[in-house]
Amino acid sequence: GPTPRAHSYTRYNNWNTVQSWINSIASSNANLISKQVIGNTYEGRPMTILKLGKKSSVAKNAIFLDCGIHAREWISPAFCQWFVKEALSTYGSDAQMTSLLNQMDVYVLPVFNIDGYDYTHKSNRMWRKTRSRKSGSNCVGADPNRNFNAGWCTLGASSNPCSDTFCGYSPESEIEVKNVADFIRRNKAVIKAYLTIHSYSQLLLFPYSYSYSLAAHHSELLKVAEGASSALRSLYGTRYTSGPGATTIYPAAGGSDDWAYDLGVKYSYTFELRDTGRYGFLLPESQIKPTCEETMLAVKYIAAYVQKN
Ligand code: ING
Ligand code: ZN
Repeated sequence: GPTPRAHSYTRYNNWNTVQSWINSIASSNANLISKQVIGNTYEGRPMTILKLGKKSSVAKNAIFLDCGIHAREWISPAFCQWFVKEALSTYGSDAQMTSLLNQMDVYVLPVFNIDGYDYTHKSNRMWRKTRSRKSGSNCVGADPNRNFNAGWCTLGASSNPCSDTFCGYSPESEIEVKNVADFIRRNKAVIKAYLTIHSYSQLLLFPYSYSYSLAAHHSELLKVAEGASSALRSLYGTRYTSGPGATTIYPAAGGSDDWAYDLGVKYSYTFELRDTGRYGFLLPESQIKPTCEETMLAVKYIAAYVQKN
């Protein structure tokens, strides 16, 4: 095929560029990265997970990190790429990253909703959903963050296929959601944290969003979120609000963090990155670097906590 555009950590790379970046970064860092295809998207693109961590003879616990559940939230895939770069370039010099990758693995899914992401680059910048089709409706796609099996379609989701928050025809009807849920179920013995990156609003959310009930581990989840938010704020003063999804952003069922939490992954968080609405989804490329740098501090804070608990 055609040569992809050059990859840059401070630009919004399109899918072809991200895909060749995935292949080249994995092959040039075989000591710390292995690749795993967890299935294909609706349109047939391979969903590749990068497993970061020092190879070990003993079983390692892990953190799962995904980006790009929603197509238009371009800062999110930019963060996963940044995270991989930082992990590789600071392993061996940064004590925390070195210890993290020696003891644990980090599974990174750089773009969850690849078909949607590609569509935002080619046709409609504000697309949110997947690109699946079903006979009986002319409307395309479901909201992957309403399609997980967690109070599915009971609250803050729509059963109308034309809605931007369409929950899908059944839980995990979206193949991308099924692929990720299958992977997490298969690895649930080792996955201790689930982190998912969205934008925008500057929030650090945790369960529940499908219910107003407090999670069994509410105080600990809040304490860790507040520590992570302070770490984030220490760099550029960016203010985050922490709390359960239902009362901090809005009630919404079928989200990935609630599903992972109910599966048994205690440290389950949704990040809503910059900004608070001035640019919204159209965050300028000049903000990729500061946003990713400050978010690294929050992710590393949570990772360090998970590692010692
Ligand atoms: N926000 C999330 C959304 O899917 C969310 C908020 C988090 C809902 C967790 C449910 C569970 O609407 C964005 N910006 O997508
Ligand atoms: Zn989102």
